[in-house]
Amino acid sequence: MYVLDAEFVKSFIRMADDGWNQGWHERNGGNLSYRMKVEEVDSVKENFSKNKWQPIGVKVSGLAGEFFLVTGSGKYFRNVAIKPEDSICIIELDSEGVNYRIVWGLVNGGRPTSELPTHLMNHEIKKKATGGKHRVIYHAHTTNIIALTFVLPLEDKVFTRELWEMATECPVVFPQGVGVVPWMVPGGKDIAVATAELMKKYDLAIWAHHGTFASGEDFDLTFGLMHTVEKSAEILVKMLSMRPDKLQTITPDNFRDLAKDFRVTLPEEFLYEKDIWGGK
Ligand code: 2HA
Ligand code: ZN
Repeated sequence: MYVLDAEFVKSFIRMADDGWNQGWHERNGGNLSYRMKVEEVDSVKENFSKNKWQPIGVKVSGLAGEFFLVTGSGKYFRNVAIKPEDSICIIELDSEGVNYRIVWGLVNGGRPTSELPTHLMNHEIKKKATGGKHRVIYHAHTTNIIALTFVLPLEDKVFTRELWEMATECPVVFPQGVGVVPWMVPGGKDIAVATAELMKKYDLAIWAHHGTFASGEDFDLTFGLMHTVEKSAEILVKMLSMRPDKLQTITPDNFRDLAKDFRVTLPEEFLYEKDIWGGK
């Protein structure tokens, strides 16, 4: 089957286009990767050619021999649906998980996303933590979350609690919470290690003054997760624009009631009594 006819490729392209339409991918901002299933590799491998091995920059032995569909470095999400062969590629990892090679795509040259170390380290953590269920890692320049990283303390417990409070569905959609990485230089090993550490605990990691990483089982769930947390941030930005405090909110006991009825576990570390905003 030709690569662009495969269902997982169509879903990948649609997700990239959805992200573009949300306004999260100015210029070449953001990146997306998908860990392919064995049968998906088999269905398109007749299109593969073997290019030179290149170093990943980190070691991901838990992903040795796997194939990934990824956006290209410097490529625009805007163009993924318009010229996919130029914008995305499939890469193969070697038997040690230290090198990759492009086997399809990026027909006009180029490399996989500049954030490949973070994507692959997140995939490795999530593959292990979910027994192979998680396959999608998504990085977007989520406007409202970025705005909040200038005014909220850069602490997991503050972001988690404030984002949970802004929409009742949030604690159900991301019950483990949200991690926050302080400002770091993007693209390298250090930020990859810091992000992967948070991904052991969360499905969402915020990069201060930069954007958000989300992990999920499939394209719908991962896009939906990013959409939900960014919408919650938008409500918080709107609320803070109206007045600096809340008249009322969802309380720790409300969250405990919600957790019972919706059968989710909400860690008590996020249900603390507040010393800001008059306790709200
Ligand atoms: O330009 O988003 O973090 C791609 C990025 C880098
Ligand atoms: Zn970015």
